[in-house]
Amino acid sequence: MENFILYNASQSTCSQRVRYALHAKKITFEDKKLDLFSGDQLAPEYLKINPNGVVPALVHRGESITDSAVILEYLEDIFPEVFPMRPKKPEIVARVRAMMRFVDEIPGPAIRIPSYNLAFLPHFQSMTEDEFQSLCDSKPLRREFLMKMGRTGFSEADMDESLARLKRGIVRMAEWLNYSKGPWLIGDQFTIADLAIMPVIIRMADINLGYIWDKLPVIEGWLSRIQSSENYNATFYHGSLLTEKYPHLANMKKV
Ligand SMILES: N[C@@H](CCC(=O)N[C@@H](CS)C(=O)NCC(=O)O)C(=O)O
Repeated sequence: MENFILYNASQSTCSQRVRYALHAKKITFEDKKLDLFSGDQLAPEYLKINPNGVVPALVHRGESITDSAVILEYLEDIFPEVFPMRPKKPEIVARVRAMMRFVDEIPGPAIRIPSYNLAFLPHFQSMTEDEFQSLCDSKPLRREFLMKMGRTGFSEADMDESLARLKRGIVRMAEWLNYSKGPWLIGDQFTIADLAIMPVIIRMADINLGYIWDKLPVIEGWLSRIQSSENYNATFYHGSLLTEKYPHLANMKKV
């Protein structure tokens, strides 16, 4: 088996997509965990692997492949026969890719706002203003995002906007499932589009936003299929959910 190195983080939604795909394709990989709150992703040696200073990054044949959606496509390019997750017909591939772009445009970015406000914010609150500013300045991709959050968190208006975007994402996903008749987004085949949305739905369920699909049983059905699928437990091992790392969120869930 060839050598694959995956730089990732347990709770990183983008990393979860790629972990699932690697397990599905039975690819053994060296699992390099980065501690995103200690700044491992901003270390000079990692920036050579991913100049965006984010996870995941997959190193294979001496090349560094970055961006989770790109990595999913790459794995289909190199291992199309094992657990194929990209259809063959160009018009269906186009549909899958359009779904993935939509996810990365609307619900994907939106889930970060409640995730940061509910779970990650305390990591930044003990910093001085100067320390926080220099952390923001060191982030190639997320400088403005972090500055907007500040050390008091995203505003109520930002949270409302993000929930509205998540709702739009859920409604669109329900339309896809109703159109295809399931069980997966385009029908019988599980694809990289299902993988693209998977961590958003898992995160929403984890932080108690599942009420958003209360009236959309197709989403709940899709979620339970993913959760009972073969590669779920290897991907979401203990510590991958926010409630497993941040007990206060688990307590909130019980209320
Ligand atoms: N578009 C990129 C986004 C990657 C990304 O935002 N990764 C997050 C974790 S899900 C990260 O590494 N954050 C670290 C930071 O903001 O410093 C992808 O899909 O790979």
